[in-house]
Amino acid sequence: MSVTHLPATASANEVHDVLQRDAALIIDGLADVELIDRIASEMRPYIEATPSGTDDFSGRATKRTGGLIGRSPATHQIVQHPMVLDVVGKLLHRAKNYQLHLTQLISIGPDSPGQTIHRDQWAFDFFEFPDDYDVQCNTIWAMTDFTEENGATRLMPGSQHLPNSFEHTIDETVPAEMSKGSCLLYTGKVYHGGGENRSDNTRIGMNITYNVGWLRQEENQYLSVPREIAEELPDDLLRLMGYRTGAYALGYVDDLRDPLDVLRGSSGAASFGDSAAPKL
Ligand SMILES: O=C(O)CCC(=O)C(=O)O
Ligand SMILES: [Fe+2]
Repeated sequence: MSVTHLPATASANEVHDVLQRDAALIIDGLADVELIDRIASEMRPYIEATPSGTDDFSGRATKRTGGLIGRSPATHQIVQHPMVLDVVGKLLHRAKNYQLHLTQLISIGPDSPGQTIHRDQWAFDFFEFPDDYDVQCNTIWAMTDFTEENGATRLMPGSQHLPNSFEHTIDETVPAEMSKGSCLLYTGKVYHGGGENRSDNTRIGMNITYNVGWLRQEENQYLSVPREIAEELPDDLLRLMGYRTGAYALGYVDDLRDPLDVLRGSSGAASFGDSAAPKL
């Protein structure tokens, strides 16, 4: 068992095919190393100011630094990578739309033990979603090389159909080894966890995840990104962040106003969501 690698030239269809089969794959060199370095430099002061986790799951030698949209303009093209969004749309096609779920740099420090093997969709109160209904699509972009030694994410490719269990161990997993700028794509159903860092360096991954528009977002974008910054962002990014209705009636403001109209201070026509009225 190993994680499949595709080149950066792979089409969204090719990536989606592997994602459906294995629930995880790596796309080599999808981001320029210069862009990754720009993000690292924009985020450095925030990483330095981030406290380590306070429990075993978030990692006591691991820092989780969020709010990337507001803090690092260079992340916007990663968050809106056209091929990745195409794949996200294909995986989450059962829902009317999808949105940004969270943006987070995960810095696993030296001597950090491996994380418990888990499914990310357990964040939704362990609800048992249907086997053929994906609610979440995730990326981890390598900001440093990912090696088995420095804590590369551990995965069980093809584990999406297994029953829920807290008993899976590291021995059942393989490391997502990849070079800086590469992107690990994985679904909310695949078993995985951050690896143990036995090296002297910090492993940094940029976790950008997306979920269906009818579920709550893990990172609250409305408060993580200050309003004065949000007002300067383009419409398509704001919609992805959640400034839209999530299905027919989810997320409107007061008298059925569209959240984007409210942010812009414009008086768009008030109505239920941007999708057709449900058929009764
Ligand atoms: O940092 C990683 O490699 C994975 C982290 C993870 O799976 C999580 O925090 O849910
Ligand atoms: Fe996870």
